[in-house]
Amino acid sequence: MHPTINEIYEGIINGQNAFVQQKVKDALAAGLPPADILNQGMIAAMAEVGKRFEEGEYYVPEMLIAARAMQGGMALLKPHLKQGEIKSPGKVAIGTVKGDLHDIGKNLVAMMLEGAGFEIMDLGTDVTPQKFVEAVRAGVNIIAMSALLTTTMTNMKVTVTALEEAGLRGQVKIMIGGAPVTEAYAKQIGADGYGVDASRAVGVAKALVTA
Ligand code: B1M
Repeated sequence: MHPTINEIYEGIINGQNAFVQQKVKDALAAGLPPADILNQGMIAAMAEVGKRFEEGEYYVPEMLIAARAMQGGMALLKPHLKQGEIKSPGKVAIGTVKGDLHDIGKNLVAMMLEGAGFEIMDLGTDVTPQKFVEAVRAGVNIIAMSALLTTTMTNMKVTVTALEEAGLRGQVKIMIGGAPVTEAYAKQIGADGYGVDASRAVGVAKALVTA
């Protein structure tokens, strides 16, 4: 790996946003291929961050600052990536369900998915079933719903039903997560996948797009 790309890789793992941005600028100025900066420097670093989180070496704050460093570098890199250079595994519309304003976990999942190369349509919080339906009409491959309240997780089922009623259920995979949500609940409401945390949500999304 080129030393500057290695510095980007290490900088993301260590959550050094300003350092990563400077190194992305240096790498671009040195004429390094943007796709290498992305794949070897950024996506590989986020995969390592996910691994450390799963192994209990990293916690939510470390994962958050790493994801922010990745996003800081990504903002500089994006204009230099040619169409087709990012081999996106798929498009994900993510949101916290209707009535629910918690977004820290949802944002973390979005960042980790972006770090894995997915295109993200962030619908925000308090997202109505209709907004998810519109996102599927706009062409996303995955609907990713987060809920933190026992009173709002039921809106995941309402959204699944809305997609069925719109005749779109067969066109999209649905994954859910959030503190009160379980694998059993995902099965019960007819979702395709459940992510216990932001790192494992990446594996779930990858499995869904290849299924
Ligand atoms: Co709220 N809140 N809150 N809150 N809040 C909880 C969730 C609560 C458990 C606190 C408690 O009572 N112990 C409780 C829910 C009880 C229940 O339903 N059983 C609660 C309550 C009651 C409320 C209010 C109703 C309080 C009130 O006003 N009376 C109110 C509701 C507002 C609303 O949404 N309509 C409310 C408000 C708030 C704040 C605005 C103050 C703030 C949110 C700020 C924000 O998000 N911007 C807040 C906070 C911060 C919390 C706690 C303390 C922390 C939540 C959090 O961010 N965790 C929370 C207590 C707790 O969880 N210990 C609590 C960190 C985050 C990284 O974890 O979101 O679980 P989490 O995400 C994880 C996984 O769940 C998973 O990955 C993430 C990272 O690994 N994940 C997914 C999440 N979404 C996923 C989606 C996936 C896959 C994985 O695929 C799609």
